[in-house]
Amino acid sequence: MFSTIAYQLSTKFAEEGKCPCVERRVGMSKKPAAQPTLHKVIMVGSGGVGKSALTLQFMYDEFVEDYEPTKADSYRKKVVLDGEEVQIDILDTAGQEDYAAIRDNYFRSGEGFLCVFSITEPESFDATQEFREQILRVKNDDNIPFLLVGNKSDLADKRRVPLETCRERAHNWQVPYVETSAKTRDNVDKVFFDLMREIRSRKSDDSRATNGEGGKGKKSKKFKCVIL
Ligand SMILES: Nc1nc2c(ncn2[C@@H]2O[C@H](COP(=O)(O)OP(=O)(O)O)[C@@H](O)[C@H]2O)c(=O)[nH]1
Ligand SMILES: [Mg+2]
Repeated sequence: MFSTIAYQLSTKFAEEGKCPCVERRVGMSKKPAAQPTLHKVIMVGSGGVGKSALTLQFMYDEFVEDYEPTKADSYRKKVVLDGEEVQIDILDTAGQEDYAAIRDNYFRSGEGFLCVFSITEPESFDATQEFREQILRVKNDDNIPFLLVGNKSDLADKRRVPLETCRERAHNWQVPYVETSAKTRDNVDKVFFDLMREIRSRKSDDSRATNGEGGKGKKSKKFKCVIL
């Protein structure tokens, strides 16, 4: 709960530029440097699939085998995305999502989702269906940046979810499917960077739509209702 509040506060502060330390820095310089664009990513999936291991591998280049399973946390890192410095904010969820109100708050704050399962555990693959539905319901947006991620690809001999089944689900959802290994680091950067690219392209579509320049905009159910 504390980390939820801390996350919400830190995000709110960062968005509004109201963090006391930011204010002090701004106060000293007449022309504050522009903050890099922030992309907000949420890790979702059943317990034990490797959400924390993927997050920590991406953040710190190490494989953490025994991260506290009930601990949700948020991380922020500056990265260079196709030549542009941006910040990625990762919320690593951990079971508190069973409480609908907490889960909905988490999901609402996300701009893109890595929906993770383990290729060794069919139940975790089945669970992705429910995560997808919950995200679409909360975001009210069928076109939300989203990747289906089959983790633990290093355990090929223990594979229990056929590759074709994974690809088929991603195809039905019209999202990319990528297999990762938090252990060997295979495709770890790829999933975070691909998702940031989707978020970035989505933001530029939205701003073009707002400026009346067309663009894809939201495939949202919201736009199906026209009030005259
Ligand atoms: N072999 C292998 N083990 C992994 C991988 N990712 C996570 N694990 C292990 O799976 C267990 C659960 O990982 P964790 O990141 O805590 O899962 P979470 O509950 O989804 O955050 C831990 O013992 C990890 O060491 C992976 O890619 N390969
Ligand atoms: Mg975890």
